Amino acid sequence: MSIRSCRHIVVLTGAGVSAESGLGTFRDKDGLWTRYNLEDVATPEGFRRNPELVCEFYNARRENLRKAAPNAAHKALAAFEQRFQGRFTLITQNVDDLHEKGGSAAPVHMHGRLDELRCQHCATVYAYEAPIAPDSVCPACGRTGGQRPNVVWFGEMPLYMDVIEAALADCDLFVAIGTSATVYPAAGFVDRVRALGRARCVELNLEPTAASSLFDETRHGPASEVVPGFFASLMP
Ligand code: BV8
Repeated sequence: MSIRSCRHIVVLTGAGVSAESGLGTFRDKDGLWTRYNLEDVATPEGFRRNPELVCEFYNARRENLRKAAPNAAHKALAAFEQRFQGRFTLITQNVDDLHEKGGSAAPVHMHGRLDELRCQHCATVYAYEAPIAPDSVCPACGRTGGQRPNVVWFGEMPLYMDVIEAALADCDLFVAIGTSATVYPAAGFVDRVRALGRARCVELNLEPTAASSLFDETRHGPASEVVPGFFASLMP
């Protein structure tokens, strides 16, 4: 496929794009969900039951993120986006800021961001550096308690779905990178694109996934290798 035939490229990334930056994935052999019970730390019910545990879970990941740097995959995506003349929509399931640190202009964080909190009283979203605690105080309304990570938990509606739906309907190239295609609605995006019948679908992942057969092309290997290689192959 040549770049000349692309008007709008949509990229969806998952935890695999950040794996080589030292951030754990979720479902690989020592992934996060093998060490924590998803229901306890990534659901509203879990937060209500035990806010201390949820704060501990996210503080550990926020600390980990501070030491992480973008890898060649993040940088290759940003470099391509800067050179590409058409529309480029980067949707990420990741809550880290490595796409931004790698130079991407405006990633669509459909599952929120680790470096922000949201007040459950007034819904204000704000950047927050210190460790999260159940008695943190909202800078907007001054109320305490209910300051939660600005992260979409299971059972909650992902963010920016209108922007995402429009991009999926408009794109002529859809590239899924480093995702196990396990979590919905993101796992269903390739179906949405195929149903519209116009875009070429490409999967770049360490290994085959349950969704691999839905893609026109799959390239397997570490993101730091397959991502730069694929986007270089698009350039004339
Ligand atoms: C919702 C934030 C409804 C938290 C996360 C059907 C339709 C809709 C919903 C559902 C459905 N079926 C089930 C559901 C419910 C649920 C769901 O999907 N459950 C799953 C477990 C079956 N979905 C939801 O609850 C979603 N909400 O549907 O709301 C609604 C409707 C109306 C009104 C209100 C509500 C919300 C889901 C969001 C949950 N939050 N994250 C946090 O991060 O702490 S999900 C979590 O999983 C992360 O965001 C993560 O990104 C995401 C997906 O995982 P992956 O990124 O794919 O990571 P994974 O480890 O699985 O895979 C890594 C891949 O990388 C692997 O393939 C591996 O091979 C590869 N890899 C590893 N190393 C490398 C590599 N690749 C390249 N290079 C490497 N070096």
